Amino acid sequence: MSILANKETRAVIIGGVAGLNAARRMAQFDFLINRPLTVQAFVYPPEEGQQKEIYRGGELNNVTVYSSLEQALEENPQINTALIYIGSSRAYQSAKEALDAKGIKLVSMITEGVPEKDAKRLRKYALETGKIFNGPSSIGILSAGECRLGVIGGEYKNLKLCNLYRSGSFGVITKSGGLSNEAMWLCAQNGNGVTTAVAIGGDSYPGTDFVTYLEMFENDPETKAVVIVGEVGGTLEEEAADWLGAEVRRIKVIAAIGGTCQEVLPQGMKFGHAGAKEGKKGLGSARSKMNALRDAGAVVPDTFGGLSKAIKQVYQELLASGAIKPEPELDEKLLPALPPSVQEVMKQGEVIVEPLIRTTISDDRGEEPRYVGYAASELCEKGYGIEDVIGLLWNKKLPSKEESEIIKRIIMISADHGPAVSGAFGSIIAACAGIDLPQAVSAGMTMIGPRFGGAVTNAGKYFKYGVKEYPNDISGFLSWMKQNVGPVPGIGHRVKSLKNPDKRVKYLVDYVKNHTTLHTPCLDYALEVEKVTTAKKDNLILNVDGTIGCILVDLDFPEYSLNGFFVLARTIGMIGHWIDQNNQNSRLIRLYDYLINYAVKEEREVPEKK
Ligand code: Q5B
Repeated sequence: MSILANKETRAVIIGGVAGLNAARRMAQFDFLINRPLTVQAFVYPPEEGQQKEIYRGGELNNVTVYSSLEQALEENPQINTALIYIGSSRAYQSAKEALDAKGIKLVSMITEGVPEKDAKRLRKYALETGKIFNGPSSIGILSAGECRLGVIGGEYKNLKLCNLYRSGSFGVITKSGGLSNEAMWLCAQNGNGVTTAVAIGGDSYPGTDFVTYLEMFENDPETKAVVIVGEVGGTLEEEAADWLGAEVRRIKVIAAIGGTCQEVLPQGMKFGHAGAKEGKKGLGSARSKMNALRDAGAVVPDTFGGLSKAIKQVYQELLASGAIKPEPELDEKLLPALPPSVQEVMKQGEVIVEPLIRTTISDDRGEEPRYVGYAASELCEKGYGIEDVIGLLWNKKLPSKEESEIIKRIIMISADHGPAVSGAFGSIIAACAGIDLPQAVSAGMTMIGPRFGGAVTNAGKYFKYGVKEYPNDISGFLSWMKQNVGPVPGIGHRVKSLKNPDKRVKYLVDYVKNHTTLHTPCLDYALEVEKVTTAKKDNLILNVDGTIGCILVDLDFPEYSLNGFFVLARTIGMIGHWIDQNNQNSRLIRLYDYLINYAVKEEREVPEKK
């Protein structure tokens, strides 16, 4: 048996990240004792509709986040407990709503910094509604072998060490969350463990006092003794002493009170908890509380260190009286072990996981990205440029100075070619339609293909093929291309021709051939092809795609990387066009009728449907 929480407890957590962490800890306890998941729903409007992943051992559960408690309860009528993990500004409202909810009997609040007036109002409201409001600032409630509400109990191994997998005979009531864990451990080491441990929180006005919980423990036949860990300040311990002394009680009370050190400190000094403050004239001092409890019949050690002995003494008495029968303890090894995460077992070298992907170019696991081993900042510091990053990430090589200069020129020269070309035009239309930058740029990008800009790869590929297979036979190469491929990629232009040469191509060819030492077999071959094609038709020149493709092959870039140069360069241009249109507040584009040849049927009557 237990008080407050048992196997029937089903909880909703009101709050975000901290609540999720608590739910995961609670699920560890659910796994330890093999009970169904305690947390059934979350309420957190910013994450409405999300499913939170909660592992109960190795079993994955998806728990829904609702925007309101009402909705959560409508879909999960089994919920009878609410845990408040929301910020202090919204804690009062959330707790009040939970207290108002019909099915909810217990509300426990971890939120700290709740205004005292709100805490008082919630306490009063809980009394009026006949419900329990625990907290604020409470780490939670744990009923051994039954249910864990909140993170009380600490790590999984601690749950086992404190024998929380089964019920004992000691109740625990503390203000401090940390001391609740310690008290549970002491009960396991010196007695037979706990029934329920409640942390009420260290605020000045806790929602529920010691006496209320003592009454509950008195009515729980499994609980034979209760350990109270109180502290200086307030009157909860004195009220507990009054309760104990008022009549013969079934349960034994053991109490440790923190704060006797205050006797040597200036009067009124405050400790960690908001409520841990001695009143005027020594009222609420640790010493007066200890005396009151001792006078009422509680076992009160002089210091917290004496608590072990006190618990042991009471346990022996209970055994001797026959109130408790000694039970053999389970071997800890028989209790289920939490399944370790893949990372944990990998660290220990106990499992081999086949990687899903493999990378050979970059690594972000250190302080900064490393491109093929080189730290990005070091490349910057040592005067490398964007061309070198391209060389590393696309070809796993640092280009020489001469090669970098060529790459730089390729990017610069093909960055844009005015608004009329397919790519820029696509981005402009999108910009004018109010499309955002990434989407507008990708609208332009989708134009890059075999006819426009995307012929770089195939130009490099086929001219390289020509060099190898038809070294001195251009017409043989062209016939092979006609038969097997179609138009030669890299040859031909819509507006450029022998009469209207493409200055970009001339510049690149001149630069590479006359200002560098690059060996250019592929480019030379393409220029020979151009001589033959332009003899047939003067626009069948070696175009910018073809020129870039050949130079990049001569630079030893992998074939399939070549279109990347046009894509990268044109991204600069397309972004420019998007910004330009936005700067001008351009209007939506609609084609004028006179730009369309409506080669359509005359208007006619729609026949009746047969
Ligand atoms: N014919 C580029 O064609 C274009 C032939 C050919 C053999 C060829 C065409 C082509 C290969 C792909 C290519 C990149 C579609 C171009 C670029 C970037 C840009 C763009 C800009 C920028 C142009 C008419 C006659 C036909 C065809 C024959 C054409 N090309 N024969 N090999 N390669 N090239 N693309 O003028 O006998 O009449 O049936 O596909 O390299 O995109 O500035 O605009 O920076 O943005 O529309 O420079 O050449 O001619 O297709 O009507 O053909 O020539 O077989 O012969 P056109 P088409 P026939 S650079």
